[in-house]
Amino acid sequence: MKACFMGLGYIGLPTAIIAAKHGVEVVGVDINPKVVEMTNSGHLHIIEPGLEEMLQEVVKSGALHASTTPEVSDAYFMVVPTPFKGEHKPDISYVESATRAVLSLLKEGDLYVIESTSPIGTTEKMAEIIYAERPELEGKIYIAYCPERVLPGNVIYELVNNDRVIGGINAESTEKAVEFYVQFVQGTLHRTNCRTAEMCKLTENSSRDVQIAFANELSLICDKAGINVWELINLANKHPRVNILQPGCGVGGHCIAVDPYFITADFPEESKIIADAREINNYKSQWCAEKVKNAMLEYELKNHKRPVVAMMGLAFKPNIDDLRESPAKWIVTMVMQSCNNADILVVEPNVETHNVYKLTDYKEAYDKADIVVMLTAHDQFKQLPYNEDKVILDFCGIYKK
Ligand code: SAJ
Repeated sequence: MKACFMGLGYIGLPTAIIAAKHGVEVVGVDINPKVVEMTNSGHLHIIEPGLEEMLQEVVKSGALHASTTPEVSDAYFMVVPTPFKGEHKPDISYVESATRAVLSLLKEGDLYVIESTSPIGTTEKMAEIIYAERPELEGKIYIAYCPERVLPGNVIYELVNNDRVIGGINAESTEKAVEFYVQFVQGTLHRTNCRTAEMCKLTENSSRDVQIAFANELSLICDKAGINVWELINLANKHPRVNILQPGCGVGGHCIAVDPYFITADFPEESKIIADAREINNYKSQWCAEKVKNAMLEYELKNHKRPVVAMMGLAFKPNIDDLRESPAKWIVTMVMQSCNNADILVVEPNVETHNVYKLTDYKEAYDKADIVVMLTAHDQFKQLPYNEDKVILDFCGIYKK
């Protein structure tokens, strides 16, 4: 069987590689010629441990090749971004253009699957577009939705081992999609309809966002009440039915901080907790930036000199080098803008150089700083001793009890 993956990003590329490794002939399609060129020469354009070796293997064996145009296949996978536009409305235009790009290639018996995170009804909408252009295919092709669930950094393991939810526009489509995924997924494949599968993806990430918002709300309360939030959560979690997540400097990445809006945009009246969670998690970043600015003013008033400030971490979560949609990066920018870029040392040990920030070694920055701001809980930072002579703003629990 031949499969065509539309989109060679953080999910499309690893999935295409894994499918190729399990005996599927794969063409990976991307509009970016550089991505296509790199893929064909066996080089990963994303960072994912262990994946480059696998890419080289499938390119060498001929199981996978990349192209800027789709090719006639038996199955087509839409794995393109679904960002949001103004007022947090989902933008499914990439899914639509990827779908339109394969329209003329579809033939009887083919499978068409959307993996991109999508608002409820997207799969049915794409089915309508396909049938409007190719009415002879109505009821003769299989259309399904199957969201990805992998955690960047652990993709090879999770792509194979995680359970997946598969929902077709009808039972036959679900079965046909299951037949494809069973080739490389060892986790259980759960069958449902496409609307439930779409909502399931949004629910998973909204659930995490709401739980993080609860932890962030606690951190604001505890700050006012003079309670160590890390100790509090640790103690509360000793209850057998309580499992609170960790507060931080906000929620970043391209999934958890985005997907809940796909629910709130369509169901504004009903999605109260989901909307509040988004507000709380966004507010937490503002609150952190204000805390830093206040600490700097206080230091200056008390010591009659400007402090040296170390901003520790730019990545959106611990132990990765991914800075996209990072609350830590946003806070650093806010603080720098309000302080004329003076005396601020920016630290990100997982990145060599940055085109905007001059990066400082984490130990050097910690030693030089009067104020240390812990933004991302990288393992390296946990090795730094707590120095009582410094003002330490620990937003991510480096020194938690
Ligand atoms: N965070 C906290 N406190 C916590 C946990 C996370 O503040 O206790 C923050 C992180 O620092 C980060 C953000 O939340 O800024 C998101 O990180 P994450 O590790 O929760 O999630 P992602 O965005 O890396 O991946 C998520 C995963 N979804 C769930 O765990 C429900 C992953 O399985 C999905 O595949 C991925 O979104 C996606 O692509 O949708």
